[in-house]
Amino acid sequence: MASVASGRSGEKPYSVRAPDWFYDWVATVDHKKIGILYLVTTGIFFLIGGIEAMLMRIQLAQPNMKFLSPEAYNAVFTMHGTTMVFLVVMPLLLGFANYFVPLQIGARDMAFPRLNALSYWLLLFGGLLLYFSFVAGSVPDIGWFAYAPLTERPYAMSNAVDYWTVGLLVTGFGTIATGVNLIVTVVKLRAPGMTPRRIPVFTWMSVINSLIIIGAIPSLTAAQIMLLFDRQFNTAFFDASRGGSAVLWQHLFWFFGHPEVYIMVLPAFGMLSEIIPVFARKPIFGYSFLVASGAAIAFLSFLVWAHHMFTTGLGTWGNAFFGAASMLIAIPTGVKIFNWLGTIWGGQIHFTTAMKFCLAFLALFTMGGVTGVQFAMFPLDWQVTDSYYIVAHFHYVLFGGSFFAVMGAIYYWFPKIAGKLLDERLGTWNFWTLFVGFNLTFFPMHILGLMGMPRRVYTYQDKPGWGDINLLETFGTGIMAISVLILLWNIVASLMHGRDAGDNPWDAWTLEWATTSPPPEYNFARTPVVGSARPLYDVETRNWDLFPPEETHQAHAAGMFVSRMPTPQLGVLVFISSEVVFFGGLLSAYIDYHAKSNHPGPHELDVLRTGIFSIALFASSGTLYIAERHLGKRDNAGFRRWMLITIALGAIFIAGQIWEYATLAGEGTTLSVNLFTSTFFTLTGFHGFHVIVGLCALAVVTWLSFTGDVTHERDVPIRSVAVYWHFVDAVWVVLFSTIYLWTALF
Ligand code: HEM
Ligand SMILES: [Cu+2]
Repeated sequence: MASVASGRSGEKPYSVRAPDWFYDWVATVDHKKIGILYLVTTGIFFLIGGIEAMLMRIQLAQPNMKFLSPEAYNAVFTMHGTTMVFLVVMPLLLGFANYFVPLQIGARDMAFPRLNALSYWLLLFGGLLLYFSFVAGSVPDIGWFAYAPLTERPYAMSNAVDYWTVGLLVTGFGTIATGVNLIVTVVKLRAPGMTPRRIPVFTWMSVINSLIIIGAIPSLTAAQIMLLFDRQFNTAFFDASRGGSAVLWQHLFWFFGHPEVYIMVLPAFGMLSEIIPVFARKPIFGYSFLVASGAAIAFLSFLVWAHHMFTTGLGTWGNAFFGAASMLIAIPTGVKIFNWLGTIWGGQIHFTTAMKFCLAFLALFTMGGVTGVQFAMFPLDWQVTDSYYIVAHFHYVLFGGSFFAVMGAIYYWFPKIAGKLLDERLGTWNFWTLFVGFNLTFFPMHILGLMGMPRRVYTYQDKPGWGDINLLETFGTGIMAISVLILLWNIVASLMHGRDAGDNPWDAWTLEWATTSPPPEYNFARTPVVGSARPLYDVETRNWDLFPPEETHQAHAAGMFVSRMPTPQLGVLVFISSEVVFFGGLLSAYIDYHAKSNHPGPHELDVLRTGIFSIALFASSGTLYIAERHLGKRDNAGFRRWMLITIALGAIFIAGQIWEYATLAGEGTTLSVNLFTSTFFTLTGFHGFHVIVGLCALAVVTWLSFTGDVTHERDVPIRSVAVYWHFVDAVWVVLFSTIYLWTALF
């Protein structure tokens, strides 16, 4: 309550207070509200990304146009691509997962509600920071994959690249946190009876997607930190003139970038697997194959990244490996297409708007997929890379695929979120204008690409046919814009006076339809118990009691595979697996430079002295284990004693690191001297930071044992911190072996 005194005595000071709904939304930790915040925020960013696309299409409508300057055009396609990938498609799908995964598994909320809220605000803050670049007059113009050395000084002197890097670092932290949250939620919070084979496919795809997120995004995080260090502290990670490697950026970016395309499509696969069975009135065909192929795609997606680098001189074997692995991905993807066709086959098809969008997905995504397989044949890729054939390909999979699935999900799940049905007549207009507009915009791009039109050109000469085809594309984009307006009109009109949806307007079978529309804050008054993958169908046909008395729940625990690990400890474990990729990214830079014969060596390092301090750190894992054993025996004093020893050992290690840094600085060996120092200080610095975070956590837990909040019965905090501490030790085993022993001995 903000109050401003009027100064006139006796008068009631007037106060400025935001309406309650404002606090409700800003301070919410409810997954449904957070889901809606994601959907609205990404919807606004979609409109912004769409306007950027319109600007590009107007500029390209005819040859030699002067609507946008070359600089402005570079900024517009960079912001368009970056926005659509990081601020629209990826978080939009996570928004749907936020809203529907807890409902689909019969849970009250996500495992970590406050962390969930933080994830959303990191997305918003990162996105606003990125767009603040317009206010600052330094708009990123380096393309959405920001290749070095274009991003390095002296080629990019303004802060444009820093806005791109920091903005996406912030959103990246939020995305990783959401990934951790979704995995732990589904592992720990499923309703009784929801065994792995009964988990809805959308939820499965959201879990597998989260595994990709924590495996891929940290690689981008590591690369962005190295880029930031190059720009702010003059290190030389990607500076070829000082022995760095611009190609290393590409490896780290695409190790993230290719899995990223699956982060943008796997939940869309999940949406289709929810919608198609309901409107074909048949259970999904080949449930296990669908889920397993999703897992196969996730695994393979980490083995193909260099198919984006066939022209960087990987060599025939490199190209052949990545080409073959890329073709392999077509198999599990094809399996899914057949699963959906198998579900439609012999079904009673209801051509609702949601179903129309899903059917269009099947055609458009397959077209995009087929051209993707073509690129795996690297000689062909050499011909079409960086042409409009590529631009057509990724819009067919990302827009024709992911976005058409999202449109289907909007028409399917809007009634549950808003309690109102969207108008089907407007829906049909929405569908056909988007389908026609989309194909008019992007199909001709294949032809222009084969005619040789490169991407990322702000204009082109008046070559035969180029002007007409581009004009047709721009006309198509106009129709897409009309379609988006029809959707907005439908949403607003339906919110205001749409038909009430009721709990289950589509007669669907999964748990989200067992709640009211919209669902109550608490989701389910009593915990549901499921007996198959179609719980609501069982209620109808098998007289299944969805909400039986609490005491019967235990009978449904068999085969649930719920981890016995406490939720926070499991959360830490999942989080540190993303840290493995982060340190792996930083380490790859060190190994890259170590492989170079002329690398300036570590002869400055005192291996013996650091070895001694390292023993202190390694021993601290042992003392921590002893401390836990004492707590297990309810010996709190012993616990505290060994905790203090552990903290002391960690502090000794840090003192050793500070001593080494001081010695090196004294010899003039600092971060930006050469490649070795850049990688050395960055790697050991981040590890040191992790040790300090661990020491703080150990100190807090020790303190909590004094206050009685950590005891034998209440040991979750120490078990969670212990997982992290042992991880930090394990990282030093790798770093000490690589930087000190390997480099010193070989
Ligand atoms: C709304 C309709 C859309 C239109 C009309 C559109 C149009 C375009 C055009 C013309 C380009 C090429 C710029 C160039 O190379 O010069 C482009 C690039 C791109 N678009 Fe879209 N796009 C749309 C939606 C999307 C969506 C939904 C995504 C999803 C992720 C997306 C992702 C990208 C990316 C990543 C690039 C590459 C940017 C770069 O080269 O750095 N676009 N888009
Ligand atoms: Cu790829």
